[in-house]
Amino acid sequence: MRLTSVTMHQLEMPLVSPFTTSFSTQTVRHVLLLEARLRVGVDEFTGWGECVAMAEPLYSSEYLSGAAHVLETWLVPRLIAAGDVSAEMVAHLLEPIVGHRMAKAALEMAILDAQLRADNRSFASYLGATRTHVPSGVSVGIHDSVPALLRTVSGYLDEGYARIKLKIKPGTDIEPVRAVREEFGGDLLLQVDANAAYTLADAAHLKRLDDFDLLLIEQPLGEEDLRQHARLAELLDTPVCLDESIVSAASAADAIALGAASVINIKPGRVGGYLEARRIHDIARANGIAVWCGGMLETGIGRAANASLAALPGFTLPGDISGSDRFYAEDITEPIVMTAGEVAVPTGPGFGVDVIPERLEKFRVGDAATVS
Ligand code: SMG
Ligand code: MG
Repeated sequence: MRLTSVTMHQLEMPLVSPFTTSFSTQTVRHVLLLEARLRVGVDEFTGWGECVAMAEPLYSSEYLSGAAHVLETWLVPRLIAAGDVSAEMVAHLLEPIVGHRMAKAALEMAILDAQLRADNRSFASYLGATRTHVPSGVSVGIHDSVPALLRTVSGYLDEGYARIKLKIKPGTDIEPVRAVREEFGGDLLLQVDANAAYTLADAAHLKRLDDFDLLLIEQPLGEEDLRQHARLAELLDTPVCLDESIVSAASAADAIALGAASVINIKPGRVGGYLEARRIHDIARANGIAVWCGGMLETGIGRAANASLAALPGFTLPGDISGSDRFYAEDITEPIVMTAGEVAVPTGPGFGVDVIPERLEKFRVGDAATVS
């Protein structure tokens, strides 16, 4: 198999409502899609990948235009020059380029989709997924008032979501969590995500969250604070889950060994791709560490692929795999649908969803760029 070209498409997709985290408010998602063409014998197959980097380097050091630049200048040319390529070889071939995991993940993803389509095989079957449906959780942004938050959560629960994750930040944490727990009762699966907004000096404050029987607290401290997370985990009863800190299987192994995480949020884009994501799943499972699949406001492409990954047996907690309509009035593929708290694992070849050309044009910004 040879990679013959990669076309980069930049889109702007409006969100149905603003999404506020401890680091920003988003009203639109800036999307970079990769369309890879793979020659297999005399045939050519197309696959799609999605880059999860955000427009600004606030969640991670990577950001979208930087990812587009490194893909165009360094990553895609290297794979085209490599000759024989498969998805399983991508990480190794790109290893000399330091970092840029979100960019690398998008490229591996596009090649994987094309390769699976050539094999007429679904991603779930390739992974060895063991479920046909996965539980669907929803991530709820920071709201200006507690009544507004309660209305939003109530709406998601009426829709059937299986678990609620509240974004928190210093000053907007204990009271909203208390209000949601009191309003919706002890059976609600509830967790919080701080996106690195606290320091270890806030340990006594964060300890107050122990009253609310949370599934976990996600990434309370900074990306590089593994040792401090381990110390915090000793102080809290609430399980500590890492997101931003887990950038590879090696960092997952370190976090587990240090006691920095008893739960891991796996985001394929953040860790360099779906194959590294599966390695993290395997390491966590062997160590008795629960994992769940995170989200980066993916379009139907990434959302479908995440649903397949989350169907592996170690994904024992509901993921941030909501229906497309949680973020988008119109997706660029057929919508991913949440029904009765679950999302169906796609069964078609590749990631099992198709890009709708008119939608691509509707949301496109700038010109497509092809590297061949
Ligand atoms: O895709 O449902 C989704 C978003 C889930 O909260 C979510 N993602 O830190 O886990 C996280 C955030 C990262 C993106 S925030 C803009
Ligand atoms: Mg998170």
